[in-house]
Amino acid sequence: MITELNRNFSITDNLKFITESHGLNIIYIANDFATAQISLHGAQVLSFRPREEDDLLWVSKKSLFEQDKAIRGGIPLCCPWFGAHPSDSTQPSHGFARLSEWRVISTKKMHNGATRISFELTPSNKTKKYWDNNFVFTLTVTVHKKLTIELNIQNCGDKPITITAALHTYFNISDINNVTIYGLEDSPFIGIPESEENPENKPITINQELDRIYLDHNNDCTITDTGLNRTIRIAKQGSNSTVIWNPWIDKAKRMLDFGDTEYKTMLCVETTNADNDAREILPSLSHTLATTISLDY
Ligand code: TA6
Repeated sequence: MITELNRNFSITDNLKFITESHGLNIIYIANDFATAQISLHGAQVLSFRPREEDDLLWVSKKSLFEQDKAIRGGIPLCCPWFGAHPSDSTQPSHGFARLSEWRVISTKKMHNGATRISFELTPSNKTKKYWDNNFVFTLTVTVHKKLTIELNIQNCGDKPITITAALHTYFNISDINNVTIYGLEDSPFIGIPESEENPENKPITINQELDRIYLDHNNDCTITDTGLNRTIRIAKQGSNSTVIWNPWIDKAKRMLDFGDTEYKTMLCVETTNADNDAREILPSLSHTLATTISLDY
């Protein structure tokens, strides 16, 4: 399989496929602006490093790399539902897209030097176990000074479907005590910790487990990290909700694929269609959820 992938889609000095020792196929991208790594399993971006910078993305040192498990880190695709299944508790959390083997459909070196790769996921016996709709999910990743991720969800059936989704990005930070999140000051939220003031009308700092869906939010967020002396900008399209998550101490200890102290060096700022931002997609139409991640200079 890896030989065929490289024959059909590799780009000399720019994009190649490697089967890692854990058995998953990883795409390595390198161009004048950045390097990136993407797992074919889940079509999950695992690394994005602009030249001369530390990785913007975080992956747990205890992550599993198995066909039927989610990789803990990078940008998991949560689709066609975010969080618990709306009606069936036996279904996996965050949908099946991140548990599935996606197909590469195209790779391209762009005129501006960016590298672009597209993947798709279509119904199979495996997906039908989870979701009985006819669909095409397409993911397009563009690597330049910025990283752009576009998830298109197409309804190929004859009845409307309602989805929730997330680009569940794990950011690499120096230490949770060094970061402040801006851009959500005016947005109401649901989740924990609760607050007397909601919206809180102040930037977010974290000193306990935080797991919130911010609603009516469609502008940029930024993460300022005084330890790495950088500001990460998260722009988005097709989303009116944002999730912020850090598991903190106790939840970190309960997760098998998450180191006990790794909560200190990661932070999730997720571009979502969650809660009241669920999207109805009519037959033959589609919805695109997209984010662009970059450094503010
Ligand atoms: O996005 C936040 C969240 O929904 C948290 O509640 C936590 O469960 C996290 O996602 C990770 O979920 P996972 O199923 O990947 O362990």
